[in-house]
Amino acid sequence: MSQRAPIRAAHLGLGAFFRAHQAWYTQLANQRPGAEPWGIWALTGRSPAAAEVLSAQDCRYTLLERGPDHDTPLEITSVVRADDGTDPEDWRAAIGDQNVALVTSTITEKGYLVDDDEHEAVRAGRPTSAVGRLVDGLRVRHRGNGAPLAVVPCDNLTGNGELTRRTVVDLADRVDPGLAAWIGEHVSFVSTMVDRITPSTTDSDLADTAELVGWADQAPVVTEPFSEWVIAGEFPLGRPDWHEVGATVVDDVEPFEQRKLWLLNGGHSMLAYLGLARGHRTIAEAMEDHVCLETLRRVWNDATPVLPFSTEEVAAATDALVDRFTNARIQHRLAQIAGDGSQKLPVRFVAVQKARLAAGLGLGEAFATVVAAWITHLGTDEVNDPQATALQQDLAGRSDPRERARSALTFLDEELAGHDDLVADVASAL
Ligand code: CS2
Repeated sequence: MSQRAPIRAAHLGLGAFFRAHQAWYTQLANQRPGAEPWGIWALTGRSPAAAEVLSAQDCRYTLLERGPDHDTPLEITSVVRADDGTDPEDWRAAIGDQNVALVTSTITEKGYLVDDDEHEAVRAGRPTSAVGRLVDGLRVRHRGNGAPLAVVPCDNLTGNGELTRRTVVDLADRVDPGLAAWIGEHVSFVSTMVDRITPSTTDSDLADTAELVGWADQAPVVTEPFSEWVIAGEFPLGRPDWHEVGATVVDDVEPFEQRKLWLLNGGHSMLAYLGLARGHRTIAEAMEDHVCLETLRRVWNDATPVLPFSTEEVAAATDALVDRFTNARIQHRLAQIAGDGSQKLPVRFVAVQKARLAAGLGLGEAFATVVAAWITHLGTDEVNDPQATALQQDLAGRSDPRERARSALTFLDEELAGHDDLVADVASAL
């Protein structure tokens, strides 16, 4: 085994997106002449499989950048250790290690939901959630070396640093107020906007990679050439030189998050629900359907006046998105994006409607279509959502489209459900 970078970062949620994004930025920063390399200790979420596959090949894997006409492979070696994230020994050792200066995470939107009795599980040393594991690991760090730490959430949520801080401190406070106080003083929660379209890897990706790189990589990741990372917050023990390799460091990440969530992710969710209802399979396929395309334009028009960017800047962003979404060599499955709508729609759409109402603009034109397409999706057997049972039970008792519309809207936001014209529009779209 050749010399690898020392472990200085940990990651919770070893998946394709982490390997295409944070591990890639760290790889590029490590490759700079004279750089002090950072090695990442990555832990999986629910299943150990990704760690086993990666460990079996010395934690090396190929990142395949898939452009509109060719693939460019890059070997990634910044991940130096991969383990089963459900094993307390591993997360305690990783988060408790004083050489670990930062913990990034990709736990998805639903990862921030914490059960009411999670504090008891953490006290008993058996957390069931990613946030619980983080709190448990911080407890070890607090009792051990007490070194400061930066926690860097990389999920598509508004104010992800602040949200993580609140969720972690609230839970820690119920476990041990002394721990919560220590976290408040020594742990920095960094907010980030992360962007890179990365579908789950398929068997044909494995075959393509093997042919390109000449070895049977079992853990390649296929991603688009585009990538963006906007970061705001403190790193008390330093970080890789991500800003030298394309990441942007700002004071306030919110405008960038809004731009990304409302244009890219909002566009994605709409294309997923409407596209599936219209018989499509991937984003690129849905982009060939003029009904989907027109609705996408309406989603973007609805967001434009409430985004803190000029109309020209928004137009440049949406032009770039059209190119990214129509890259047909990226097979981004609508069914994958349609998952967890209960967690995604509030930040991708409700926030836009609220901003419009606050600005005296009235509700956007596309919102009713999106909600109706989501309700339709909830009636299929392809649903994958932490709130699926509650939502489906509520809808099952109602056959009147208006009642169905009001029920789904109430779930999303009580105030919006009070708009009778919106309820009528959703019902008629249904
Ligand atoms: C997608 C995102 O699955 C989804 O909900 O909208 O994963 C999207 O591909 C990424 O945020 C792109 O950066």
